Order: sequence, then C-alpha cells, then structure tokens
Amino acid sequence: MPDNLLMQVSVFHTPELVPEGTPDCAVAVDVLRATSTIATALANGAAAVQVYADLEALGAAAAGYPREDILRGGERGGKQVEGFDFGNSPLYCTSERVAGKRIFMSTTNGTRTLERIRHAPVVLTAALVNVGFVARYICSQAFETVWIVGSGWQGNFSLEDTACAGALVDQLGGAANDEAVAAAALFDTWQGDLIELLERASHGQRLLKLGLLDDIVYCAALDTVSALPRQTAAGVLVQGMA
Ligand code: 3SL
Repeated sequence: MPDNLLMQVSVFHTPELVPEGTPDCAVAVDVLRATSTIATALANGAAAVQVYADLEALGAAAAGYPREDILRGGERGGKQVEGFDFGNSPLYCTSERVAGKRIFMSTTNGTRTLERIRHAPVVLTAALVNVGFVARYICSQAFETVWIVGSGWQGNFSLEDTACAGALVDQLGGAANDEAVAAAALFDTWQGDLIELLERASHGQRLLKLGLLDDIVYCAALDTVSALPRQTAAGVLVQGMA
C-alpha cells in the first residue's frame, strides 16, 4: 500500500449512506454495469456521457440535440428500456457505434450514485476495467478527502462495487474508514477470481438469468480500458485522460 498519509479515503457502500459534506474528490462505482459502460464508451471516443436518474429528464435533455449526434441508453432491472438505442451493456459501446456521439444514459442505481455526489469539485467514475487509471490520477493530485461510493442494488450493498472500491483503496493508501479497510480485504481475497466473484454477486445472478455472461466477464477484467471518466458539468462525463 502506498504511503499516502495525508489522504483520508472513505468508502460508502450505497449512495444512501453518503453523509452530508463535500470531499475533494468523489468516485462513483457501479461495476455491473453503469461505470464499466461509461468507461468503455469514453475510451471508444464518445464525446460525453450524460447521466440521468429520471427517464423524463433524460428525454427532455436529449431532445435538444440532433438525433444523429446522440445515443440513448436506458436500463431498468437489467433490461433495455423500450425505445432506447441500447440498455446498459458495455459491449454495445464499440467505437463504430459511439465515436463522436453524446450518450444520454439512465440506469437503476449507477446514475443515482452520480446524482448524489455531483456537487463534489472533482467527480470521477471507476469500474474494475479502469480502476488503475483512476487510482493513478487520484495519486497525482493533492486531495485530502476522497469518497468512493458504491451503487449497490436499490439501497443494498453489492459485492462487486465493494471489491472495486477495495482495489482503489489498495492503490491509494492513506487513512481509511472501516468500510474501506473491509473493501480492500474483499478485493485482496478475490482479485485472482473476479469473474467468480461477479457471478456469485446477487446482481451477477440477475444478469446471468438474462443471458448476460459476456457482460460479466467483460466487467470483471482489471485495467483493460484506458479511461478516466470525469465530470465537467453536473451529470456530464468526459474522457479526462490525455
Ligand atoms: O443499476 C445500474 O445502474 C445498472 O448498472 C444495472 S445493470 O447492470 O445495467 O442491470
């Protein structure tokens, strides 16, 4: 663990557990699948990903752009929302489909997490696929407080988000709250078999029933996507890597 004594790193398992106050940097995590999809879309050239917890607000914002310039991603309960271009699969976000497009996205839990932390001066998203890139960026800054917020599932803890938070904690060092220590222990235990961990997770089980094993395998891979999703305006994420 790096010797980063000045940084106070806190993990919160769900957006509901985030306290009042504002950290220097807040990181949203939704390994299955919102933040894996955001990282993939931006690494493959999407102009931006705009996130909305509410489908009506998404529709109103998207209506301000020419149809050919945008894609709409909508997921509820793991399934694609009717009338949307895609659900929430990172595998949809190839460069052929997303390069140059502005993506309007709403998902069950991940977009709610981003709404909860949107007032922090620096807002990032992380998934297993890009956790190392996010960690390197945070370590290069002089943040005193970093909050890592899992999305969970409808208010409940999720294994995959906590494991990803633990991967970040391992790489950041600093002083950690109890949840961060537990998250690091979870990641350390499972880092050699992340596919198995995601398959055991309750949301992994839900996705398996929908036939989405390929998404799970993709989301379980460590550091395969070069992306630093960073908020530039409330709910608007762009690629922050040079
Ligand atoms: O809950 C969410 O935000 C989603 O990422 C869930 S799903 O993996 O798309 O089903």
